[in-house]
Amino acid sequence: MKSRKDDIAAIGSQFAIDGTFIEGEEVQSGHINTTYLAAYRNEDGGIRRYIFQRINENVFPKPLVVMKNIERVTNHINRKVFRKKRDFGGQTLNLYPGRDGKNCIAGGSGGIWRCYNFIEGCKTYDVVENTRQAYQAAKAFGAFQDLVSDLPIERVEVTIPGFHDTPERYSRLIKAIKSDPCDRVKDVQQEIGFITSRESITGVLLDHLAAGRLIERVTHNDTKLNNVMIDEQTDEAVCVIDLDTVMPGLALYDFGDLIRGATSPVAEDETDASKVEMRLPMFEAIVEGYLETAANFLTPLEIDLLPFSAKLISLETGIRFLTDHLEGDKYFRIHRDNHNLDRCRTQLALVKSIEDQEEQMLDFVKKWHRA
Ligand code: ADP
Ligand code: GN1
Ligand code: MG
Repeated sequence: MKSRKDDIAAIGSQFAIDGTFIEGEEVQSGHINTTYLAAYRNEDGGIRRYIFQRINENVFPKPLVVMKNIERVTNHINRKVFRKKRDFGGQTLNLYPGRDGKNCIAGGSGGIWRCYNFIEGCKTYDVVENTRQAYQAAKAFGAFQDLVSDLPIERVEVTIPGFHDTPERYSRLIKAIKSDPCDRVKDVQQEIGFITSRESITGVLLDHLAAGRLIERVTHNDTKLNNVMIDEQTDEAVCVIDLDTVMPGLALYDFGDLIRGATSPVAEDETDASKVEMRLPMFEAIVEGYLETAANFLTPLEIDLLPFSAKLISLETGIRFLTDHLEGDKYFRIHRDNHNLDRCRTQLALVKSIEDQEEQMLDFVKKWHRA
């Protein structure tokens, strides 16, 4: 019988990488793609590691368009980093082509796979451990937005239409509540009540966009903490990863997602939502890190809306988890019963915690920006 290791070696043999395959394992973090880490021994005895990823076609129905975007974005960033010698500690994300020269390969058992260099000496965190990590992650995502700010927006295609269209996410939840395909609505009345009483905020950012008060930029769109590689020794953010959702979007959703993912003391899937809290010191560290790299391109309105954006995307993510729970867990990978419901509950607890502290958050942003 073929083992997982054989499968990983077979995938690796289709990429233009040198050396002899020694080992491979699955990386568990991330809700979307299948990710393998593979190690190769080179002729000189040195070890090189790579990441092989199968793009989730349920989430990204056009994987080749995702790859085109990633190729453009990584080329753009790597060219600039090289020119300016301005890097995040020396490592950037590079695609390794297939042996046929294409930027991805077709896996034996189906699916589209890509290969990246493994970012060495780093790890990702699901829960932030200290304000330095929060600051560093925010600085890296701000720098990422800055690096792609001169990439013409039409060079990056929309891979998931309406990805951060919160009103549309809300409508889909309402549809799932009405159809209730898994008979789960009866158990989530409290969550539904919490969300529906906040419907009026779902359209705030898109209304500003429609009125021309906000503009779309090339954004990352998935700036959660475990999408940035952090140096194990120094806690420095070395490299932003997970570029699948890089597309036109609002910078505010990226900032808000940082707060969502890097301020709570417990994981996104904590079963006791009373432990969730938006911790102000983490918020402040994220504002400082983000504005250090992003303040030069953000407008005053964007800066004013930073705290609001954290509340909005936490609500949006709660809506998405609840919708998936009601629809039968078809989108986010789950590892236990009610996993998406637990995730939804932490998001809603975060919304509440942000609401309780929104004024202090805004005061801090204004003070920091004036300074
Ligand atoms: P998903 O969309 O499933 O979240 P990611 O691209 O975020 O996929 O990858 C999942 C995990 O794999 C990341 O959280 C990280 O731990 C690891 N990973 C991905 N790319 C790299 C890389 N180039 N170097 C090191 N680890 C990586
Ligand atoms: C997914 O791919 P991953 O695990 O980094 C999702 C994000 C959600 C996040 C919630 C393409 O991120 O939008 O905010 O889960 N990515 C996609 O943890 O839907
Ligand atoms: Mg990820």
